[in-house]
Amino acid sequence: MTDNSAAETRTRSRALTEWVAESARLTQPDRIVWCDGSEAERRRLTEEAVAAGVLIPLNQKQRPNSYLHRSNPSDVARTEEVTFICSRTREDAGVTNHWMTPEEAYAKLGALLAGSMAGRTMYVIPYVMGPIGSPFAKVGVEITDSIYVALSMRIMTRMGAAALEMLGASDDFNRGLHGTLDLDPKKRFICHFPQDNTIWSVGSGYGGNALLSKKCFALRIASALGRREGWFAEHMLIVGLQNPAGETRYVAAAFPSACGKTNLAMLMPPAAFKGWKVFTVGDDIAWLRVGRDGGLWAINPEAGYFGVAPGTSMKSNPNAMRSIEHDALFTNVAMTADGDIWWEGMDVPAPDGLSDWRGRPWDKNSGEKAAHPNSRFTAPMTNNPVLSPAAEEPQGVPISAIIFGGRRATTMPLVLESRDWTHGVLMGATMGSETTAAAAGKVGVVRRDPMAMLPFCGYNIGDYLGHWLEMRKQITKPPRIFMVNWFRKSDAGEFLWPGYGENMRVLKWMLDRIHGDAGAHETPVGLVPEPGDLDLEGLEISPEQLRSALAVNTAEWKAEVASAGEFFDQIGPSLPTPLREKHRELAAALDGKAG
Ligand code: SAT
Ligand code: MN
Repeated sequence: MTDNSAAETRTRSRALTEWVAESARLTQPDRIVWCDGSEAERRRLTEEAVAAGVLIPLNQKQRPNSYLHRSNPSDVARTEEVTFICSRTREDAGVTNHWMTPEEAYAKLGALLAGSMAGRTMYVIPYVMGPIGSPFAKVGVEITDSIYVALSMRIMTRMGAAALEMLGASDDFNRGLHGTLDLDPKKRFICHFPQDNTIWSVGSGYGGNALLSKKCFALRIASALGRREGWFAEHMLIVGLQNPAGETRYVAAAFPSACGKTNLAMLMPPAAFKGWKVFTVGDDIAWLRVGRDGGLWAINPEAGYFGVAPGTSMKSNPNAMRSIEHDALFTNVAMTADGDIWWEGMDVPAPDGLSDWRGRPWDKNSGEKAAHPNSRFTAPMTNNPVLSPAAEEPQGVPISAIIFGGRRATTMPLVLESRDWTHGVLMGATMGSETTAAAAGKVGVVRRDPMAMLPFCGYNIGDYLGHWLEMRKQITKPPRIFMVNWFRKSDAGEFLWPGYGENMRVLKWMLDRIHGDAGAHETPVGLVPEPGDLDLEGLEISPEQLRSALAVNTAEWKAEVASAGEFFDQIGPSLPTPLREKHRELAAALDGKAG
């Protein structure tokens, strides 16, 4: 076994050196490479990945430094069925998580990992989540035998020497051990040990399963740390909205995977919104803390975007298209004959000679998609033309509003404002969304997805909702909470709201509710704008269509509240009483009884 111990000796953390040695004893790699995050290293690893067929160079004139990765066809999305929270007790994991005892998980995955890196290289990837020097920031180290993971982590996190520097001699870092194995789905397990700040993941090379910084650390483990330490780790984008007077307000928004977080985070305001600018702080994850002013402050712990490719176009998200012009990795998209990328919804007709996501010649008439529906781009946030100057702000940005949203064909109006914090938490707790291709399984079924954290909460969901209520005591200047739905359809199955850049109109209404004087009317389920309360300048939408988008239909809501009640019953005794009570009040209000 060889290693580049020059980098190793740069760490003063004995705990890290020992953990790497222990992992190597278990997995038996031929080589150990400590990643330093340098440009020279990126070039060297990229050459190796190309030589091994892991990366395919794209047309370097059209897309400099960009590559395509084709994953194993059985490994294209997160696998929630084999994702476990291995807390000491089943109650600590709660009803919405799969649970395994820590002993069983370490033994089972340990047996699979034993000797699994023989003949392979083990990469040791130190990384920081959060701006360097930020009091929010945390160190993680991922050990992996996947060169694709190593190169992706360099884009998605602040990786390498800076992380070792931040760690110093400390033993306080997230330990992520990832073994690719032979990608047999029967040997796929993603296990989290919140009490040990540890993640073991085997048998998958796919993003959310294998880039352990992302869902595994920054959401599942971090949510558990946040509960202990008094902060939030949330599945939220963070976006800054600058008005023509030059004032910037920030909102954080939680949506399930593949519901347009990246698009909202990079939104282009409509032409009629002269002088407005939108800036991206983050597109997927927010860490939020109470500031000295009693408000909530947020950072984006990541340094890159892992966005859904299909549907991304110059029309839907020009800033994302510009973010992937160079230095980008693509996973499971289609490739053109001249070595560029293509996917459904790119708004460019499919050229002849396309290879599909598996690398086979694509037949337009086959009825099959050329790009996998969950194909992805990975790009550094510094590529984003509208990256917020505050993205590196150590203290984060102050949050004016929290938005919850799902993908709902019915029931949920375009926007709803909560009456108070507990009502807002109830909205988040009971939100539902139709499932998407981001996770393996059936697509298009409505499931309850509290705060879009159903697959990402690292502890008991009832306790998580309790933490949301508990934190209110510290937050003396709470952000206002809203619910949105861009995806409501007419009886004929057409979207009622145009979405994308036009969503700016809804965001502006929210800011005017908080900082200005926009109107709203009371409904049993919250406050809703009248069509005239929205700034509709330059938008062609019929009054009936807008009314349908904003409608609160009592019969639909009775069914909604009943379904949310069933979900609350499943959560059981850990569900906080104030949410139960608010839910009952809501049901009574819909029945026309005083709440
Ligand atoms: O694959 S990821 O989990 O990183 C993306 C997502 O599902 O949100
Ligand atoms: Mn996500």
